Amino acid sequence: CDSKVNRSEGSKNQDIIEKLQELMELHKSKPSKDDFWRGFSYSKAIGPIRNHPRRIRSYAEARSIRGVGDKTAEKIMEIIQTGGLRRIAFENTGDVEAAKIFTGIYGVGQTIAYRWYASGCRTLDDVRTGKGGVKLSPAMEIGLRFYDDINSRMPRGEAEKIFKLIKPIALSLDPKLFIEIMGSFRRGKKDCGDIDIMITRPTDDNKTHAGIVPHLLHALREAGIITEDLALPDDSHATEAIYRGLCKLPDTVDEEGKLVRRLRRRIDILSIPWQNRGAALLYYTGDDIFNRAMRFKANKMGYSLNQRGLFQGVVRDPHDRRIKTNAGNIIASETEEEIFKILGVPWQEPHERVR
Ligand code: DCP
Ligand code: MG
Ligand code: MN
Repeated sequence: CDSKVNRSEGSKNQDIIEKLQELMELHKSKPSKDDFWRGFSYSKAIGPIRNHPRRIRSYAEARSIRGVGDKTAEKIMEIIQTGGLRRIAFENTGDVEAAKIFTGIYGVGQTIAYRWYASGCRTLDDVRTGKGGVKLSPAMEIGLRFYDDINSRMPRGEAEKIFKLIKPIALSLDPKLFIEIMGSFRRGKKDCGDIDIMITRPTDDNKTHAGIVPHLLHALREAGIITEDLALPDDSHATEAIYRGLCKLPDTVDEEGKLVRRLRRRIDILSIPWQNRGAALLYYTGDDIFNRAMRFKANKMGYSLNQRGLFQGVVRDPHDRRIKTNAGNIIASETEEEIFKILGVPWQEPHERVR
């Protein structure tokens, strides 16, 4: 992320990149440490291969690229000579296929998915009937019931319609609320996996939005917009709270009087303190790869960036980087612009922050 984050297509070795990426994803989706490191080594090689200015012609040329070792160079030659990579089929084993299906259930990650496979589950029906004694949390039950809905992306227009119903309901509870749609929608994508909504409120009258989320959720359930809860905030009266659920447009009737049922859509409502709105907007607008580049840039400059702000003087435990032994001082958080500025990154509109 020296200047803009550039991930444009059109490398001379695009077919090689795609095959290696496919293999990388397979390794990454497996639970073993070996697979993790294999996936990691491909991820290190793919960037430099993409930046290689010529079509790779020989083993030696492949080997000369940063991050490409003997094993990867051999695979590159196989792709060049045969157009395929046998290792992909070899790694694409039954457990990977099943895990891919199971992780489509809300709340199910790789660990649970592989555990279910080990318990004998192969299909969603196996999971539904509790084969091998597998148990589902209430959120997983919902995830399974609306599996197809949740795993299809909604057209941008539908996200917009739902937001246009939600916004006036929120403002009717408190006209000073600040409510904004983030995520892929704000990046201008044509379709969205979910709706990411930010809620905050200026504090100039010494009031906050604390406690508004339960009222908003109640009103949205009454309006038939929110239909199921997946994860409620730990403390709904805090100014910082995350809600995850399902929503839909109200059902309608078509010209022939037939009922048009709407699909369930994923919705995240993130309530954050007014002070942190810029950092939260930046983080939840994404995309995740852009965020990673921004965090990397911040770390290189000795800062630390998260959804709350840009911090200076954060000290981490060298044995466990997740633990902060000094929380540091917040130096920017109210606007996206000031964070870009301090990091020396030229301003990028949300639609430019794309994968
Ligand atoms: N985010 C992140 N890292 C994660 C998860 C999320 O940086 N592990 C940030 C970047 C995402 C944003 O939060 O853009 C919203 O998360 P979503 O999962 O809703 O992703 P998008 O809105 O970008 O895409 P989609 O259309 O699939 O919802
Ligand atoms: Mg989203
Ligand atoms: Mn989301």
